[in-house]
Amino acid sequence: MPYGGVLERYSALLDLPAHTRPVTLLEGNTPLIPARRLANALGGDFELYIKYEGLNPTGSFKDRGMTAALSEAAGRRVQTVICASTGNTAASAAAYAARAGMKSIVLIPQGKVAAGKLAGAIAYGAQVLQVEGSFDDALRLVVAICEKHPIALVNSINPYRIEGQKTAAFEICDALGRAPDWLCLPVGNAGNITAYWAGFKQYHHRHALNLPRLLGVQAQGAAPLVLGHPVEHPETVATAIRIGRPARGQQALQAAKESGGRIIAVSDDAILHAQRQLAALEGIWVEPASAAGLAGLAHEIASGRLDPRGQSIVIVCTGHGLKDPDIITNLIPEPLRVPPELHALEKAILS
Ligand code: AN7
Repeated sequence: MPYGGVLERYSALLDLPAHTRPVTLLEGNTPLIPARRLANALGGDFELYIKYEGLNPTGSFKDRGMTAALSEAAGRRVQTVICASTGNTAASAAAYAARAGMKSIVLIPQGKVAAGKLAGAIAYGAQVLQVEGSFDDALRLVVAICEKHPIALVNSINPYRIEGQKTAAFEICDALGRAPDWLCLPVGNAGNITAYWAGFKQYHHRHALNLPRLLGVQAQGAAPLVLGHPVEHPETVATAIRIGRPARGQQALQAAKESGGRIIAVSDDAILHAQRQLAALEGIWVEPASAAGLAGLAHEIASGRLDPRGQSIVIVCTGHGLKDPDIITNLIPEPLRVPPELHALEKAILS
């Protein structure tokens, strides 16, 4: 049978209303890639996997939740959807809205959205507005407008987003035959960690599987869940998680605590180092926010707070490196120029 996307594959496990009408780009079914060289770099003696969510149709994990949110909206004949976004939600909402024949409006924080995300949202035909403020300002605005006008909100405060995103936890358990011992992932607006925990708990009850411990990772300049209070002016190179007032923050803290894990913060340097390690050691290029899970794991192992020996650990890489090419190209010098002659090539690569 052809693969039908996450709603079809896991229909029995998702709490969606009867009116739901599938809008899918055959998202999900992403690879769980063993990462031996990376595990060795972290000290070895454990099983490490990358759940590569950048391989979803619009290049991020958001597609899992978006197929659910748009399918529900399509079923009640919604004509316009809206979201606030640091970029990936915007691209995903725009793509699924296009597929459903709906109009999409996306609000992004001014000037801080990675090129590949903005380009995506425009390509898929969204009306893109830059809010002169942060993601948190944009989210406040979209919530307010949906209370006044018949526009459907597709941020992760929409419960169907969480239903769809649970499927990543199901896929990991189906691939491993159990849950991992640790799941490491970035935390921004905190929808994803909330969804993973709901998914793992569901499999725990249904199939008597173990539960993982969750390591949620924020960037130091945007770490409200670590500081214990909102951050008015979040700043980080990982623009996807440049969020100071996470909508599902309390649920994220609760999930981490229930799981026996925690939410920590790492520096931008650690995030960029992790991004380079993933690409150089495993051939997996992710956007900076997506490397936060690895940066967090490395931090916990190095500080002795997490002993990986004998454990099975999954790092969720939430978005593709192509989303944010500037991060790389801005940091490297322009490639060396060579004349189109063999001796020049030999000189460049052999000397
Ligand atoms: C690559 O697109 O919030 O904790 O508006 O793009 O569920 O918010 C993106 C978030 C991690 C954090 N990795 O997930 C948006 C947005 C990537 C992301 C997160 C985001 P949540």
